[in-house]
Amino acid sequence: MLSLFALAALTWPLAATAQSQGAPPLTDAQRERLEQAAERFRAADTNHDGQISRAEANASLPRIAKRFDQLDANGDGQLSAEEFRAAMERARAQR
Ligand SMILES: [Ca+2]
Ligand SMILES: [Ca+2]
Repeated sequence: MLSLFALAALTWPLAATAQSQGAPPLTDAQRERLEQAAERFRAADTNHDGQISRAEANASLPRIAKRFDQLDANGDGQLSAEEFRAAMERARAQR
């Protein structure tokens, strides 16, 4: 029950943010990528506080951990869902 709630709590802000930036409506593929990002975020957030700490990134997201300071846009030592989504999009753009 916690995991369902956490997924809903994460997926919603991810999708809402994408749409609030003047982007066209999400395609199925985009929605799927957002859901995959939310899934990875949730899997990495082992203490379920809705943020990825540096230790959590070290444990399961080595590529994120390597650039943690860059990705932590507000410098609070935690990656929020929004910061994580931005990281995912940047990684995709670099490919
Ligand atoms: Ca956490
Ligand atoms: Ca942060």
